[in-house]
Amino acid sequence: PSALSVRAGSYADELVKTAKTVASPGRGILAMDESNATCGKRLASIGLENTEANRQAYRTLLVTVPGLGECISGAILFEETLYQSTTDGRKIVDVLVEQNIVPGIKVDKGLVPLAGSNDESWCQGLDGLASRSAAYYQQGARFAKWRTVVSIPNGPSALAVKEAAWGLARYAAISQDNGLVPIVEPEILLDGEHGIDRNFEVAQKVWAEVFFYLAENNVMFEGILLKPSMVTPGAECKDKATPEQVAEYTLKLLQRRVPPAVPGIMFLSGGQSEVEATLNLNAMNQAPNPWHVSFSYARALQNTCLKTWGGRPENVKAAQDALLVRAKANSFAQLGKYTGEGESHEATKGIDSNLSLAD
Ligand code: 5MM
Repeated sequence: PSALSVRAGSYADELVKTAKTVASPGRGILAMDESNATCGKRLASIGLENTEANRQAYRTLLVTVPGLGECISGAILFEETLYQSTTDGRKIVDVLVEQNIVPGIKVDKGLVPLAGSNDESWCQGLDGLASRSAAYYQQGARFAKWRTVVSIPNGPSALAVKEAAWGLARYAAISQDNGLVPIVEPEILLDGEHGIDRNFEVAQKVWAEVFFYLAENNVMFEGILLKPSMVTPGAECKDKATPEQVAEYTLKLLQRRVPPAVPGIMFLSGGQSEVEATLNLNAMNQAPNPWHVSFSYARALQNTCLKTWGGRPENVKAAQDALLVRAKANSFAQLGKYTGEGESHEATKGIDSNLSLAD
């Protein structure tokens, strides 16, 4: 092998191609990989029971939005959805591929308390990951997602940061060995009264460790995608930041910590309102970046869509239109061309705190 090739085995070329497809101009990721516990919270907010049939109806609505693939390059699925069909019997994976959307899979097994830490957590899922990943590839998944979290009010302790970074790096190496592009997601939670500078300091530490261990595990940077939190003040901080400030801090962080070999940075929305997440992304794309800077939103794409649907078949079309409005707005923001014109009042409202993730 030439000095330019890093491990990643026989899948190297495919990984690079998949990552580039997901990080293609004007497109981003629809995160629809809510675990059953989180999906239950979403369904409860519109008065629905957390049954497999209701989850299937909602996921069918999402993946069958006409023209979704023009703005969405990848969709992250929960395991149930990867093996599920739409309500009219088509495999969800096939529907996505027809829409020109790459299917992805959440492979982590969720957060549990980290013994020996300051009430912090770590992310499970490495046991058996290689064989699960191979099966997910067979089922049509081409990228993977692993979300671990770091809490600023609880420290973060050096132990929690090291564990988060090491787990992400082991997961990334195993994913690449099995043909899946790993999305590396150390979410720095929005909770807390801290200012933007404190978030910046913690994020620099976290990303330094993440890249140290990614390199140590021989992960091929050209075949990964990142899913970072934007650098913002804590949710309970009295000082708010403008999109320009968020962009300045976040881009500074990325420039200092992320090699240009990484093809795409796909931000999470973390509880920001739909419009806020779009404005912040747009501000980051006002000048060329070394990487494709885009979105991998769950709540900031789905919030109005879910409320509009309300579990009623007669609202499916309106709910699909609502998802497309957000997908298009973020597509413009990826190109730095979002104006914010015509946004509904609903989209500017914050995400209900009872719609946080289940963990
Ligand atoms: C959709 O939520 C994802 C899965 O979370 P749980 O395992 O807790 O159910 C989550 O990883 C999500 O993809 C990211 O947090 C991004 O979502 P937001 O809402 O922050 O954009």
